[in-house]
Amino acid sequence: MTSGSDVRPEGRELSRRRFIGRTGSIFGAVALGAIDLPAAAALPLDEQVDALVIGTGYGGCVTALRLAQAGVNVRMVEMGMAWDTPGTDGKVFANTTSPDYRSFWLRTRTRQPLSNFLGFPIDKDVPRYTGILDAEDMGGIVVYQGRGVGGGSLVNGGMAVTPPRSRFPGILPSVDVDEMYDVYYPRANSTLGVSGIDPAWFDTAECYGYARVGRKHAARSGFRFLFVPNVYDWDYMKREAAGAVPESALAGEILYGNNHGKKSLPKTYLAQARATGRVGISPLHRVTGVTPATGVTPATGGYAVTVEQLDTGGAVIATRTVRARRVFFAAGSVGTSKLLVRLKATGALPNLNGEIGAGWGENGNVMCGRANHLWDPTGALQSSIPTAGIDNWAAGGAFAEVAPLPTGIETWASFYLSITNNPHRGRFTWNAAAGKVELNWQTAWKQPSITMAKTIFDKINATEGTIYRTDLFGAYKIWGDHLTYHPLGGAVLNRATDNYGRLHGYTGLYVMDGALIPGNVSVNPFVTITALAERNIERIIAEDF
Ligand code: FAE
Repeated sequence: MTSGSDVRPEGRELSRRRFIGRTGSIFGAVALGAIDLPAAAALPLDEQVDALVIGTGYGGCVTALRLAQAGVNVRMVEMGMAWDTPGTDGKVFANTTSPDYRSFWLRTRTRQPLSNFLGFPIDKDVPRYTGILDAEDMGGIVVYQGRGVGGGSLVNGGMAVTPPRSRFPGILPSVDVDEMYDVYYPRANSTLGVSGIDPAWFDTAECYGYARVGRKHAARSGFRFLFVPNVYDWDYMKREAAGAVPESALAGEILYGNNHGKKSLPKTYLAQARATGRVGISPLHRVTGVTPATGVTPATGGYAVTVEQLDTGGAVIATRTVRARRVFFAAGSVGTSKLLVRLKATGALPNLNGEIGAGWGENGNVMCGRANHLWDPTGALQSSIPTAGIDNWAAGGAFAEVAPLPTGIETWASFYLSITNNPHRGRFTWNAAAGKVELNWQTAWKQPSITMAKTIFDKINATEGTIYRTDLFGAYKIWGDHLTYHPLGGAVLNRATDNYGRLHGYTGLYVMDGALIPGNVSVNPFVTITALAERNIERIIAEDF
């Protein structure tokens, strides 16, 4: 194991030289290309990596922080960009209303979740670039995911929801409920910086007019309306509203990143992890292979990991093999599942069990809009940060987030992302002829989600005398049923892994991300992903290191 103190006193140049010197023998002169890192984070790679973490989302960041705090040197490998450098307009992230080269992962045309407005298509051509939001077409469903250092935390709405305790046994039946609610959910919420909006401010803020309309309509139909915590800095948002600081939430930033205000992982878990001096991050590097290393001894460990370095056009500019004693799969539900299914099928990790690829779900996501009366404006100024929901889970199987439609103009529309109790589960499989992993999701499997969401919105429409919007997802299409923001499962806890994420069949391989959760958490998922990773890594550090 190398020590973080190797880099600290000497500054960038010397540490880079030493880094190259040490790694040259085994990994090649620029092994993993740990470029553009602050010197304190650029741990030299020695003859072997103690712990290699694939992906820098929630599962990956929890893993890196806790391992580093336990004295383990960690190398994180992330296929997306670092997102720490301003673009041509002086901002790191593009605005939701004007997607550009930064917005989509290797597409030449945007694929916006709301594809139409007033019936007209709004997608447009963009230069192909390693942008921040991946709209990954998995056959029957488009799966949206964040790409970059920070994973989904870069692009998500920041809604930080702990599921009601009573529902937890149905979500992860093998996990101790008391432990989660007494220890790991509180730990996750506190490290993520979760807090609630000031209700008095909510009642008067111009930017939450749309959510107050949502509250009024929910109440008049007898539904429970609740505030939902978030990781956005509410004081910053108040200052945005007062015109005292640059706008982010109030400028409509969300899907393609927030330039200010949102406490994404690089500001929380990852900042703490970097501060240990034991965590190095390699952006624009994609793991493509993991297999037991030849000549392994208990002292040297582990696995040969194949890593491709990408340029910003997506081309592979170098391929290297790194030896890692332990490998943590944290590439997100789709990323981890795709890797594991392929590695099992192609003989790299043949001992993985038959549960690999199974139990995938989309958290029952379905979107819709409602057309309000002229006397119910939702406001031209809408905070892009959602902070409230309508709970009809017990009676109708749906929890609807009152979502913004930050177009900058009055739309008289209420917009919702519902999480529903959709029972369908997909499976990832290897298509040898095509040489790729496929998901067997079927478009028709969204019908239960629509039926459940209608338990809320049919009633509200009946009470208010309003109708659904038909112009947001195509011409005359009510339901956004072609997508998910919340992929979950594919390497389910206590099935593909043991009860703490250790993959069956191999010592030293772990799953740490949303792939562990069997398809649905009944609310937005990242707090549960974070809390579960906290629980698992604590046990793994205690028993395996
Ligand atoms: P994730 O955060 O996806 O991180 C995986 C990382 O691995 C990514 O950075 C990938 O680029 C990287 N990666 C993948 N494959 C490889 C590879 N082969 N080599 C190297 N790196 C790789 O995983 N959830 C909420 O709770 N509240 C919200 O308000 C919310 N809003 C959302 C809005 C949008 C538009 C989207 C897309 C998602 C939203 N989510 C929300 C979902 C949430 O972001 C997601 O559940 C978590 O990010 C998943 O965390 P993981 O650690 O599983």
